[in-house]
Amino acid sequence: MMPANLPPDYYAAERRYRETGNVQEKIEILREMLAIMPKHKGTEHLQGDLKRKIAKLQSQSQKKQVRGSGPNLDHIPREGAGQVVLVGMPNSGKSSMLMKLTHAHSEAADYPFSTFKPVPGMMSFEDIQIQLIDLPPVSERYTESWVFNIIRLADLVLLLVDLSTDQFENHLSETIARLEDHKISLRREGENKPQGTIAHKSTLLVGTKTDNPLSLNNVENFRSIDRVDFPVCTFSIHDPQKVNALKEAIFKGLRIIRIYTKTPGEKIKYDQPYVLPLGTTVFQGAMVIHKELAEKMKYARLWGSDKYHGQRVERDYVIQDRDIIEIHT
Ligand SMILES: Nc1nc2c(ncn2[C@@H]2O[C@H](COP(=O)(O)OP(=O)(O)OP(=O)(O)O)[C@@H](O)[C@H]2O)c(=O)[nH]1
Ligand SMILES: [Mg+2]
Repeated sequence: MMPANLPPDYYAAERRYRETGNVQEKIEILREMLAIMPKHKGTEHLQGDLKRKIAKLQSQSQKKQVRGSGPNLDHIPREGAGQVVLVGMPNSGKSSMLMKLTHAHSEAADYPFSTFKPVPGMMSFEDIQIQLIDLPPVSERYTESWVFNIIRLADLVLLLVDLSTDQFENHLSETIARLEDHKISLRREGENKPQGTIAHKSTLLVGTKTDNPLSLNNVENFRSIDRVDFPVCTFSIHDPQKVNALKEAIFKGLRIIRIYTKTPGEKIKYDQPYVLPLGTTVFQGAMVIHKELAEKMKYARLWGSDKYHGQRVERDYVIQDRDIIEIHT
C-alpha cells in the first residue's frame, strides 16, 4: 500500500538510501526521509518502518564499533565527584536532560532511538563537577548489553519517565523489568551494595516534560506513586527551578560530602574541596588529605555547619558537607 502525497524530495532521498552502502549515511538519509514525510494517519505505517530501520542500523553500527577498534563502550572513565546514568524508555527525555544540565551535546529528537552511543557530560554543582552519562533507551527492542554494563558501574541511576503520556506507569514497570532481566535492581539512595550477582543501584525517579500540557493530569498521580521505594522528583527542561532542584537531588543522591582544609594560623581557603562519602570521620578524612599527618593527629578543629567556629573535635567525629577541618598533631 502506497501512502499518498509523498514529496519528490522523499523519493530522491530514498534513491540515495538504496545506493549508499555506508551505514552512518543510511541512518542520516532515513532521518531526512522521516523529517520530509508529511505526518498524518496515511503515513503512520511508513513512519514506523523508517524508525525501525533507523534503530536496526544504529544497533548494527554499534556492534561494529564494539568489535572494532572504536571506543570502549562498556566503561566510561570516571570523572568528577560521581557518575550518574540517565536511564529510560525511548523518548523519555534523557538527551534533552543531559544537554540542559551539562555543556555536552547529544542528539535529541521527537522519534525514539535517537541516541545510540553513551554520551558523557560534566554538570557543575556549586563548587564540584558531577559526571552524567546519556544512554540509548532501555526497551524491549535493541538494548545492547553494554548499556547495562555502564548502568552497573554507575553511582546513581536517574530513572526517567515521560509524564506527557498516560502510559507512564507502564513505561516505569517496563523499564524496571528490563533492568531486572539484566540483574540490576533499583533501590533507595545509598543502597549500592551488590547482593550475589544482582547489582543494587541507588535510584532517583524523575518524571519529565511537566511543561507539556498533556502532563497536567499525570503529575499528581506520579507524585503519589507508591509502587516504588525511591525518591521522586519532576523535571522540565523549560523550568529553571526544576533544573536546579534536580541538580540538588542528584548531589544528595550521590551521598557525598565536600570538605575543605585549613592550616593552623592561616585563613580559610575555599579551594577545590575534597569529595568523600557521607559518614566519613575526621580521621578517615585526614587519611585522604595527608596520610602521615593523619597518623600523628591528636584532634582537629572544625569550622562550618553553623555550630562550629574552630571547636575541637575528636578523630571519630562524622564530618558534615562543607565542613572545614584543621588537623592538629
Ligand atoms: N515539552 C518538553 N519536551 C521535552 C522535554 N524533554 C524532552 N522533550 C522532547 O521529547 C522528545 C524526546 O527527547 P529526547 O531527549 O531525545 O529523549 P531520549 O530519552 O533521549 O530519547 P532516545 O534517545 O530515543 O531514547 C524531544 O522531541 C524533546 O524535545 C521537556 O522537558 N519538555
Ligand atoms: Mg536520547
